[in-house]
Amino acid sequence: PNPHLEGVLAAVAYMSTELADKPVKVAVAGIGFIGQVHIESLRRLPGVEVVALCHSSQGSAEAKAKAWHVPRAYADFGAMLAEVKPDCVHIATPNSLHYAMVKAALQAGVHVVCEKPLALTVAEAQELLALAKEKKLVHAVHFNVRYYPLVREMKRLREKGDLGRIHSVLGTYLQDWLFYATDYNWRVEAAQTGDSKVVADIGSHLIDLIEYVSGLEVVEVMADFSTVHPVRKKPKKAVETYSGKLLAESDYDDVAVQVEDQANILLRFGNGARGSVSVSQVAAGRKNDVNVEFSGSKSSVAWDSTRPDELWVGLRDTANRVLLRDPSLVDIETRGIISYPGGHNEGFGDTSKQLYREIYAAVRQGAQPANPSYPTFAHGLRELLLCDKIVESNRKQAWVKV
Ligand code: SOE
Repeated sequence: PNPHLEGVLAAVAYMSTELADKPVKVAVAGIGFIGQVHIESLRRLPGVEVVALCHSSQGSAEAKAKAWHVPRAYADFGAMLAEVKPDCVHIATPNSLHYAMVKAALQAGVHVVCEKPLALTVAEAQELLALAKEKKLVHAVHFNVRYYPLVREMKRLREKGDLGRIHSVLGTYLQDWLFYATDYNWRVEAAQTGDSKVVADIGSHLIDLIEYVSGLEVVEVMADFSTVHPVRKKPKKAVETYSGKLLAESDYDDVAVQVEDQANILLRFGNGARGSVSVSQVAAGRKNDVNVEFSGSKSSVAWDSTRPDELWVGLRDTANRVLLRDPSLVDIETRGIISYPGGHNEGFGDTSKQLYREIYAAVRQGAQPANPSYPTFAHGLRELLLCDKIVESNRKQAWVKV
């Protein structure tokens, strides 16, 4: 049995057979950088309509709704749920708002797709997972990096035994949009972001990816954080993710920063394998770069998100090779998340579309399947637990068991 393959095939069937059905109504909360990615990707699914959005004030919500041609705009999330009665809601607001919004949506009987991190604490995430299960609603977390086809292919190569026994994992996730002290965003404020910034924001993608591809569980962590800008310049007006770096040197307040700009983490896995990951939002020139390498007893694989259609396969006794993303060259499961023939590039914007295809196959069925192929609140909870242990390890400067 291959639960992923079942999910993928269900998504493909949904794309080809459900077009005539009543459209699925979706609402999106939080229309910053990533909320806009959600809207664009949803609009690439046949039979799915974005019928309402929610943003921080009525004025900003209406401006976003006008710009995005979304019929209804709200500042009050509860009112949106009650009046619009969406089938599914996507939550892309700052981290500190996720818990209350997810809870309200589940209590209203609405399926939920939430951004990572699912909540601010492990206890909150446990409660949300339990509630989603009790209500039998579809629950998913936007770990979209899993949906690059060659990431799926690495997982399939591992599952088919082509890598052998994995003994080492390396990973980096580097960005530079918070490089200067004048680069500002709600993510640098602990009250909005939680106890961790870079680990929760992008480390969560990387570690989710590592466990997903390797099939291994992290059992122990040793972390070392640093805050490169302990004082940042906060613009007097609000700025969205990524847009702060376009501001002029003008009206700023100095604010003290508690959360980390970069982190180095050693990992130990259940099978004895070792790993090392580095994450940073102050790495000049690295806009949004994920790199992973898995070394096994038969071969190695390495993938770089800036060249997403190429997978490096390392071999000891024959020439290394580069696998190109083409439906004819990959495993049948990987084929399910490729839309275009090789040479017709697919990238960041396609990952959410492929993820939503699998999620909306479940939304159409009206309940979470027994073995969802997509990342669920259980994975959101797992990343919060790991993040907690990583924060604890940095604080103690010691190995911490998960
Ligand atoms: C900001 O670092 C951010 O938008 C992340 O929150 C997303 O998860 C990532 O996809 C791009 O960068």
